[in-house]
Amino acid sequence: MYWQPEIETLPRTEIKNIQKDRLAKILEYCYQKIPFYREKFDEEGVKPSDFEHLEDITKFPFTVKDDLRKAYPYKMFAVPLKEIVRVHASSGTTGQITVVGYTKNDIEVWSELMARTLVACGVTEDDVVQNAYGYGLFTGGLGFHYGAERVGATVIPISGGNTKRQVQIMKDFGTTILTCTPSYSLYVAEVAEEEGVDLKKLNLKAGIFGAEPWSENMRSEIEERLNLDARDIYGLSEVIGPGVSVECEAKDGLHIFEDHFFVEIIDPETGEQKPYGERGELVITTLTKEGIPVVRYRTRDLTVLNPEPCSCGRHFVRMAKVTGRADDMLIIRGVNVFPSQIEEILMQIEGVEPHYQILVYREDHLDVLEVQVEVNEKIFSDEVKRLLEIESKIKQEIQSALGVSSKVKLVEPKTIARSEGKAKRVIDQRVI
Ligand code: DLL
Repeated sequence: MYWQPEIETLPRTEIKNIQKDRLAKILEYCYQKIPFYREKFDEEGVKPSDFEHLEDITKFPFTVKDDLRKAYPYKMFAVPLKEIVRVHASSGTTGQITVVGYTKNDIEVWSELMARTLVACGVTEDDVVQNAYGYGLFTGGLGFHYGAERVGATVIPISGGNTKRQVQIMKDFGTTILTCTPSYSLYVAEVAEEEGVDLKKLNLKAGIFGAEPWSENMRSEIEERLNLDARDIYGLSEVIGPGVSVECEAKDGLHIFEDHFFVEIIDPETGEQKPYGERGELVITTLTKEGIPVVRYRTRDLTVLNPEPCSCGRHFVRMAKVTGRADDMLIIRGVNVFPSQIEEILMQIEGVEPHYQILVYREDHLDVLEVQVEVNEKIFSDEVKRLLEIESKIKQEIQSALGVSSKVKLVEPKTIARSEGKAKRVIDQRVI
């Protein structure tokens, strides 16, 4: 299903023409309106008029999160504050927040993109959308809210948290679409089980989950427990919020809305652009943003692009599920490990629950990777022998897939902290 069929099914040559025109304009706009870009371009000796072909984008410098931090709060805005109708912010890990601003038109475009996203996931005006993304400075809540209203669905603006009430409302209001982080959806499922509510008997049809990485095995677990079609949605506040890309019914990569975002993949070490099909860091240039456009923004998210046509009829390039951020990569005794790789392994083991945490610390100057994961009640009260078997199976799988030894601790059900938004999977206690 499409929201804007004429745009969503454009052939690639036309998408590229649109991108070329819009890139030329946005480079000029940034140069004229934002001192940061003017100085940066001047420093690099590049002018907006040097852009003639899509390939010329590599002549322009990258923008990084730190640039936005330094511009706190409003220095990256391209328009006076009176034209900004909304701000959002993201906290990040360092504590210093970054602020983004939207003009009326930005909110209009964002709502359209979120409508596209929801419709790609099968949402119609007959649906009841329980929006359990956090409302507030985080872009998830309001981003989904405006999109769902635009489609004409019935929105329940419940925000995250108060999980018992989520379950009650899901049952009483006839929720058909659940929107929240994937980790929170499993917490909702768990509370439903505790409350004796059978999710299989409710009206849930689809869930639109994002804002954090989640593996294919996690998807199977969610689909099974919540009895719905689980789709991945990707986005980031610096670029717009949710609504950069989404999975269609083929669930084979997330279509990037390329009429609004120009994407590249680069080698995170060298900054060199990489061809389609090669894994690297996603870099995004906004094509239509007015409040805070970004040029070649380094997302730190790692993915691969696939430009092949999709069975859904869209020609927008597809990005593979984001398996992690360059910043999330753990280096354990010299071996690179992504938390998502551990998740993938854990979710394949019988009796293991989708709640885990990864601890990294030093013992006698050596890195230790400790995986704590819950097992179900049955296994937990089973013989010790069974628990030891599972532990050693997890260790072996981690060793053979990642080439690193680990400590595994099976913990009692419901002991790992549940999250209402983005889950915190890694606790790195190393003092470097
Ligand atoms: O998380 C926007 C969003 C809200 C996306 C709701 C989807 C649904 P930020 O808080 O700025 O914005 O965080 C952005 O979260 O750079 C990724 O590292 C991560 N992320 C977002 N979506 C996904 C996803 C929102 N589907 C950062 N898979 C991004 C993996 C994701 N990581």
